[in-house]
Amino acid sequence: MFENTICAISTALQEGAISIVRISGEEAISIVSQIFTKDLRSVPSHTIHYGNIVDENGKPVDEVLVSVFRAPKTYTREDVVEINCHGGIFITRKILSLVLSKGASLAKPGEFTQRAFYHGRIDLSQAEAVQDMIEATNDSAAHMAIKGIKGSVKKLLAPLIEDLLDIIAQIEVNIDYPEYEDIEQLTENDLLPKTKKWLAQIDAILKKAQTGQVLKKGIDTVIVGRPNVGKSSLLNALLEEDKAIVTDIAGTTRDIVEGQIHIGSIQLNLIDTAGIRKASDKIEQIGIEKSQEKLKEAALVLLVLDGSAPLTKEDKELLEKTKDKMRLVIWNKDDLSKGNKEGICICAKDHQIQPLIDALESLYENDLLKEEPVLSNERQIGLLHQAKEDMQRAKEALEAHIEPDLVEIDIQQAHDHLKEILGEVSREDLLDTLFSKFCLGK
Ligand SMILES: Nc1nc2c(ncn2[C@@H]2O[C@H](COP(=O)(O)OP(=O)(O)OP(=O)(O)O)[C@@H](O)[C@H]2O)c(=O)[nH]1
Ligand SMILES: [Mg+2]
Repeated sequence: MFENTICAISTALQEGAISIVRISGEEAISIVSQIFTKDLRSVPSHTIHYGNIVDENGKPVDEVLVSVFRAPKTYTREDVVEINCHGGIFITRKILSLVLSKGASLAKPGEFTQRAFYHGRIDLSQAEAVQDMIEATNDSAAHMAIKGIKGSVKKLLAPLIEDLLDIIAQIEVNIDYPEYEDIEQLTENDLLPKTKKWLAQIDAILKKAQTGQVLKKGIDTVIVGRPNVGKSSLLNALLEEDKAIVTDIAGTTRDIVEGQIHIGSIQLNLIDTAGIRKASDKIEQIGIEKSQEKLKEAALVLLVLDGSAPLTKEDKELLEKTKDKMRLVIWNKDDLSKGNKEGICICAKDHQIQPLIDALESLYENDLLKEEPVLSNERQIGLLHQAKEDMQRAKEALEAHIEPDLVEIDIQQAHDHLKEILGEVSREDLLDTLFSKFCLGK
């Protein structure tokens, strides 16, 4: 399918112990043989060879290990050679240029994975999962990615696609052979229940996908409270570093301070904000407006109250304001607290925050996602939404007693949208853009 042999540096271009130059294509083995001290053309597949890369004059450039993988059991399904060289930038580039000088062309970002896709080794959702894996910043994201690489999306969608094909076939038979007596006349009574069941399944998948997205990117978590309750102290305790300024002056934090933590497999994107009260000056006012904005956007609110003092008007307003959000109410300054408070009591100043960590852990115990496959990115979720809309139209048409053969086009479209998730119905330009977002050398 692809005539040229491609090559790229597959490791990060920085100093390190090892770098890998990867070559894929029909000429891969013969090209490397020309710059290596050993002829690789007849070596068996999946073997590693020690030797030197040599330059035009036969002078050794680097001492390397060369892995040879013969098609089709390779990443791209083509012959693949990987040169493990010393991880200097200069030396790696030198080896790459030698490979290029023997006739290979430089791979575009994602081109190796693109070839794997075109050669049918993986579907598009699996290719995307490869990039998701590279970009993963937490356990949940990595977990979803590895499942995606193994083909979980296809498994998830296969029964849904099958159901649509079933419905389409039923309609087609009715259109093509209306005279056959043993084929009953198809009505909305046959199709509506199937359509509804299908829609319910899609809804369940979409819901899980949304949770998946949140877990993948981390949960935007805002720390709010009136001034001086210890929000910045809490941020610092959670981050285990002195990131935000802490003083006993009310109104210390004026800008947004951010940090990330991982609790189990969950990533929280923490945002410390200015204490909410009637502002004393213009700068504070702007800070408070930002706090309000972040509060609106946040997926999780950590509302901090001063456990050593009675609730103020501001506290009560914040309790009211956040009551419909996913939130945890936290009593800080437990060391100064007299009464036995119910709930999450911490002492942020001394980093005594275990009760809060426990509460966060139980809030996001998401074993469900661990066991079940989910769609892993926006493109896939977008297409799933489109398929849902197509079927919604089909359902409404059937309810309006429109002839099944006129509804077929919507069902066909839903089918195509699902297939597009797997890259089985795709425009070339779309695929090119998609793969261009990949890392170089992958
Ligand atoms: N005793 C005690 N003092 C605390 C605790 N947590 C914070 N403080 C003190 O409370 C004061 C305010 O803490 P900050 O973390 O700056 O409070 P804040 O909510 O960020 O305040 P603003 O940024 O002004 O809104 C500081 O003097 C902290 O040392 C605690 O658990 N116990
Ligand atoms: Mg603060």
